[in-house]
Amino acid sequence: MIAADRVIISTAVTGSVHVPSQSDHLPITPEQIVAESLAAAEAGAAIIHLHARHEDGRPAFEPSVFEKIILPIVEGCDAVINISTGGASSMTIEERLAAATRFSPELASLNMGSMNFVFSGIADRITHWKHAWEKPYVLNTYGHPFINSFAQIEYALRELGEKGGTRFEYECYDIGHLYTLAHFADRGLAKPPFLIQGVFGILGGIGADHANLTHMVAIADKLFGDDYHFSAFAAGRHQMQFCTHSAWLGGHVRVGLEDNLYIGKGEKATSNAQQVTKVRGILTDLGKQIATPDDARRVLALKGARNITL
Ligand code: KMH
Ligand code: ZN
Repeated sequence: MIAADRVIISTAVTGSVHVPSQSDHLPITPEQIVAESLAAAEAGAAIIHLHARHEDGRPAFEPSVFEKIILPIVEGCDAVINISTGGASSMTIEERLAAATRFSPELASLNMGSMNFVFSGIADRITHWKHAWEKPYVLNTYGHPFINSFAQIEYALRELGEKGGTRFEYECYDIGHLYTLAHFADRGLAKPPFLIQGVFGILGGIGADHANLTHMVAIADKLFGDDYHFSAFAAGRHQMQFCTHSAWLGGHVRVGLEDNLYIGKGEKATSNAQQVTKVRGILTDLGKQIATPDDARRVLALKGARNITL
């Protein structure tokens, strides 16, 4: 691992897993996503990981919706824009890549394997649904895996990486996903330095056990040596512990309402910035410096904000 001089805080502000009925603080409209992103950047996030939603909260892939989000964020702060290519399991790969193709961002997420990605359990905890689409949407994940074939990964690497100079947040939900990344690195399609985002605690992926994080780093060290940066988070209540563990080992961190709707036990987070502030405090207590967006650009070898297509 390339040990972090300064820890990069990524914030995933809305995602496509949580639904509006779970929290009044989940940003939905472009205006809300922009405000949450700017506040997170102000609080110390160097990278903003973006999804979009329609007015009723349904995940959106349309570049026209992303336009209303990305243009004001770029105007309002210098954080690195990271466009998700995960989208939602119901979208085609072309739909999932549409926004990243349109904007050619500095970073895009890339999911490194097909897997069960189950969050149907949300339905057990909601008594009042705000929108009719939400319940079937979450229940659908029990029977429909999240597909990320080798052909799709190669397509994203070529369309976004080779053609546009976009680099990737390699989302690894299991140890096998590291070997998939190594395969694409061996073929020269994925280029170092890699940003490996270890994702723990998704039902269908590797669990939120700290031994798994240690093991993921050990295998990544074996496969990639000093060619990679590590970052991690856990979905749900283990979020901050996994950020702390990653930083302790020399890695970076990701927070945000995409990954966890809470700020503490039983207490909903009121904003993304609140989670950024919390992790920043933990990092500072550990004696860590916080990376600026330009620090992140330098260490991740990003092409620069001027080279995205606005
Ligand atoms: N939509 C989820 C199944 C990412 O942002 O790349 C996963 C996801 C991850 O969207
Ligand atoms: Zn995401």
